[in-house]
Amino acid sequence: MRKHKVVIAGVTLLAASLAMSACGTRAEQAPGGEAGAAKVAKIGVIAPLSGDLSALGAGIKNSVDLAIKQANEKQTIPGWTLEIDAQDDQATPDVGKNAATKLAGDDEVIGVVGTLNSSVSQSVQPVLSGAQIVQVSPANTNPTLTKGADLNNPERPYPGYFRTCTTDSVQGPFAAKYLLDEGIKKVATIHDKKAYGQGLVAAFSEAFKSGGGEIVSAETINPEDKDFSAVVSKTKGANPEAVYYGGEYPQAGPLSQQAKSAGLNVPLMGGDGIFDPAFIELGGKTSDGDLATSVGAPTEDLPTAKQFVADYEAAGYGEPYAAYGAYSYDAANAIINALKTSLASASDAKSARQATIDAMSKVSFDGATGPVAFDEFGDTTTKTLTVYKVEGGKWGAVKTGEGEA
Ligand code: ABU
Repeated sequence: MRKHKVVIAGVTLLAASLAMSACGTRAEQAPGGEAGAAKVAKIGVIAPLSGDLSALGAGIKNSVDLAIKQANEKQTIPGWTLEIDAQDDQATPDVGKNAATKLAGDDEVIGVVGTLNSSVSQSVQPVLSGAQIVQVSPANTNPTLTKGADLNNPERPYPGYFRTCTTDSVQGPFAAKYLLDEGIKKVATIHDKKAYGQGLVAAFSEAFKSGGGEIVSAETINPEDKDFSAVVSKTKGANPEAVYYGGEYPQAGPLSQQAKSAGLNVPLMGGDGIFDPAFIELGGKTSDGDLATSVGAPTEDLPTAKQFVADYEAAGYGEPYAAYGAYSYDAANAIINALKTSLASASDAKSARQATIDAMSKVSFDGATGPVAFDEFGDTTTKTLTVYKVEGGKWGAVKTGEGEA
């Protein structure tokens, strides 16, 4: 009889523990040493964690991880433990959509940082939006994600989508002005037909022509191409003073290398998608003189980013924070700031999803990249950009300034 009672008590305890776990609490010591059950809210990450763009994806994931660990240590959301759930989108829209569906099906997920690629966000946005999950991208620069397809009549397609980086409506004209100021009047364009590359070249071309420049040829490549000899030959025939490329470094590096070896000895300029040391590794020695714009001021030089840089190094991540680390850290902290309001009296993460979206519009704080706040479209209110040049096998900043939409 006594043995029977012990078995019943054990089963009851197990059932209670499973029930607590299922409704989003962990019966464990809360961060900061306070004993008790902390409720759990997860911040997902959707980024390329494998493949050609994983150098950028790892920086995004690690920077979100850092923000979450710091929030838990400081008990920023009393009674709650934050967890990260990082999903690999392989820089591919379909894989990103599956990642978003997986995160949306987890009742503990309350927000997502990502994606890197604008084309992947086009697939992710409807899924997260349908589940009322706030999404903050540190890297998507295609303007249609916040303003819809008709940029002359902007309409916000997804009220739960925000971004901490500026857009190509600002980045393209910033690059055009730089080249025009350098006396370059004839540019050939090439893009990879993806949402980001195509949109960036369109924004650049319009501003370059308005400023008195001439687009002497306009070519495209396929993202899976390795041999660019045909497009290089056509571009060389147009006799440009520079090539403006819309796309990412896995293609831009070899394109630069093949252009120079075919005698097209003019600078290749691109956007934030080519701003990574991997571009120089792929482009080789002849990439010296090539140019890129990227979002914000150089992280290493920013007084506001000093603490982030020190904390990231101290955390011992295996990969650099890369181009979007500080923006990812600010994106995660924007969600955490919104959670201070939305989780204050919430019983579980899922029921606080819409309140988190509502709170995000009012978020305003000093982040690693500077002031973090969003306009009525979900775009960052900050439009700082930097032009970088490859010199001696390294990217160096040559001009930082405020762009104009
Ligand atoms: N912003 C550059 C790379 C990511 C993207 O927008 O597709």
